[in-house]
Amino acid sequence: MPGRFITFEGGEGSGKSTHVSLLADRLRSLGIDVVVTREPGGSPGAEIIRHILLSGAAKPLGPETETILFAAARDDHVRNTIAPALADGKWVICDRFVDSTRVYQGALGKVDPRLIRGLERVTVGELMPDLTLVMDVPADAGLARASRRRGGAKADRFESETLEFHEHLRKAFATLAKLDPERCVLIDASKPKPAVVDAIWKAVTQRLAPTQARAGVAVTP
Ligand code: T5A
Repeated sequence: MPGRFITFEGGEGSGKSTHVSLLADRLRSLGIDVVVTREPGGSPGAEIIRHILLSGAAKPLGPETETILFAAARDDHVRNTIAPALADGKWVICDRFVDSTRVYQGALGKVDPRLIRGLERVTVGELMPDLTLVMDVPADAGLARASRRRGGAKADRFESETLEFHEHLRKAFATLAKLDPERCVLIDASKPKPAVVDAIWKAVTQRLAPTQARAGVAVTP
């Protein structure tokens, strides 16, 4: 039986990495085999492209080229990490995926949606997530969290955009979640961690029934 594919999306410092890891631990405690991964990155080739993108080296080439680089990284990641894990019956939890391209490069970068959808068709095809948790937090609170976690290190390519950019980003993610309620659940990530953990678990249990997913037990989609 193929595994399940969960993605986390949202603005900077919205708690994606924190909750990816907490959810993975909880699923593993049920005996589920979980692969945790991220974008850009998640495979050796894609991690090289991640460095180019997040250093800002590709920014002067324009948003279309950045979009193509994100897609090249995704292609490698899907082929080498996500698809094989799902085919093995594992659950894959990915920190960012196609929705980040739709929002950062599409809604904010104004890249033609036809290019974005065309690249999605080639890189992802039918392999869309079963569930996407969209972490919603006010932009200033998310940036403050990200900056605290970063300590003295330099902000990356997208973190160093204006507050206005990050506010637009938040709205674009919320709109995207609203337009695809079958796949997406908007999580109020401004709440304390235990409340966010509960909201995520509720969404996962309602949509994917993980308690029935141990080896040999069929799960009804
Ligand atoms: N990108 C990516 C694109 O433009 N297009 C694409 O197609 C893709 C895939 C990736 C960048 O690339 C861009 C988007 C991004 O700018 P990244 O380094 O992977 O960059 O970073 P982000 O994904 O943005 O993630 P961050 O590391 O900034 O934030 P997270 O993972 O959302 O937040 P997290 O979990 O590290 O939490 C931050 C801090 O907040 C605390 C945590 O303990 C941590 O210290 N925290 C909370 N504090 C209080 N209450 C809560 N509920 C909390 N939850 C977490």
